Amino acid sequence: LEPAYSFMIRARLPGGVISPAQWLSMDTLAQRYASRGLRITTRQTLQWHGVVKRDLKATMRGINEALITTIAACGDVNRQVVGSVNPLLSHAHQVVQEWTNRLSDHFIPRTRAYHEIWLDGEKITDEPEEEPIYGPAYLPRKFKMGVAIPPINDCDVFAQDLGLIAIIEDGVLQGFNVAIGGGMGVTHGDPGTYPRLGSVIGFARPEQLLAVAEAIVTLQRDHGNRDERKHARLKYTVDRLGPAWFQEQIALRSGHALAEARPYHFKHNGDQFGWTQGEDGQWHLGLYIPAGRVIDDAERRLQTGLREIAAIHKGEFRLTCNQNIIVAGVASRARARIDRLAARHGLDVYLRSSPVQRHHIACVALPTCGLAMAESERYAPHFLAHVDTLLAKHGLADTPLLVRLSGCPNGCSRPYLGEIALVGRAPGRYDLRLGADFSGERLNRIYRENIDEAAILGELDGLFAGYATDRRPQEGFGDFLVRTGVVHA
Ligand code: SRM
Ligand code: SF4
Repeated sequence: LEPAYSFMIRARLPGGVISPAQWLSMDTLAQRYASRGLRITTRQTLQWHGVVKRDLKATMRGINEALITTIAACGDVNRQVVGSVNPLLSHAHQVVQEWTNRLSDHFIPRTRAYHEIWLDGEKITDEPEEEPIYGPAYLPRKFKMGVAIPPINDCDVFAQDLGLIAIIEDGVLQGFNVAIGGGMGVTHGDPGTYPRLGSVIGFARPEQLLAVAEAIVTLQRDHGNRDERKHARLKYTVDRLGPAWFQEQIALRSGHALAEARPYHFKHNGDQFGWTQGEDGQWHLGLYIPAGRVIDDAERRLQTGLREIAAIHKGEFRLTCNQNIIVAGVASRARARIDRLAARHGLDVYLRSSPVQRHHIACVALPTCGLAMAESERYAPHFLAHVDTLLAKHGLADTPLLVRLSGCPNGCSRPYLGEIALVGRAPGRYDLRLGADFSGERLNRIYRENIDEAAILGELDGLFAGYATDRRPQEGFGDFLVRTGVVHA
């Protein structure tokens, strides 16, 4: 008899697009095999927690039968490609989604081992397999790509190893600004690790994109640090060799010299909630899913509600990098029915939650994450309630404010981009980081290290008092802290 080892499974869903039929299949698997419902991740895909070892194969087969894969959702390869989901720009979203899919497909490992192990695929040959992009040793570390459509930076494009900013003029995609070397992961006590925003190094036309991306991935494959895993991400290679070196080498490997980057502007990196109408006349309902956890509990029946919506919905679902979901492509006449289902099951929680709640992100952390040092997802509701109370005390209720919590410095909630961020140190203790903007373009800084809840709330109380009296019209909290020198940009 062996212990009931349990595992987490993660799907690969480029751009976070999933059909209602696929949703129903994923939900059935969650009911049958997972212990904590479905989890929408910060890379706009789904995870199942607590799948016991003997059910792994059945779960993987079920996922694949719904034409979704889990290949390369983890590992030292190009992971899930994320994309902007701005529902207002229906056409641009479609075009950019096509590129997101192409990027995702282009970098899927060619290995048949996945199919042999999980899907009982037959071994076709004993010849060694060829990985044209990854080679025999794959990449030094994971690699992440994301595509944003300005003015919304909902995928945090500057946190990606390769961030692409779609440049759209008069509704036509001109190409992409290319940003390299973004990444969040840090190790406490190792100053050689740091969060970094991607550097914009130029512009590529659509037909150049795959060659340029392949050049960047293979440059990292050949020049990334393979001695020290903590220093193996592209961001360290970019800082070691320099953006100019990358520009030169990309031109040599791809045959395309990058053009000068085009102007762009990001307004914010949050999601939109409630109904919005796209340019094609279709409606889209943005729903807030606290920490992305789709589950039925004493307060809400989110899993049942989304199941019932999926059963009648004719469009698609889009998962967001802020752990939320959009019921996309709804005809006017179908809105009322979806509203009724959302209200019946508590999916309309966005109507009753504060901006601080709606925009927060919390990583999974305890109890399933083996690397967690402190609580995150389970602690978030409690912490956010305190923040809301403090804001109300200073007459700041309903102020939009970006809070991010991570149970350790790996930064799965991209906490270094939070106006307020908690990064776990030990049970009940966090680094308090402050001063990012609300558009994903400025990192925050450590304000106080390794403090407990009482100390965190004490600090915020004082800072909110100053913000209430001295802020400029429309000035965000992070911007205020930087302008007044509380933290340096
Ligand atoms: Fe992450 C490792 C969860 C997005 C940086 N991450 C992990 C593991 C697998 C822990 C482990 O290795 O044993 C966590 C599983 C916890 C669990 O119980 O589910 C985990 N990461 C997550 C998710 C589920 C967080 C969430 O609450 O949604 C996100 C799943 C993404 C996906 O669908 O693919 C998730 N992880 C991120 C992000 C954000 C992003 O990609 O936009 C980051 C920061 C960006 C970056 O990569 O720089 C991130 N995760 C890490 C790191 C640090 C990497 C580094 O460069 O140092 C680790 C640790 C590692 O790789 O060794 C890690
Ligand atoms: Fe786990 Fe740390 Fe990632 Fe949170 S940030 S999910 S604690 S690895």
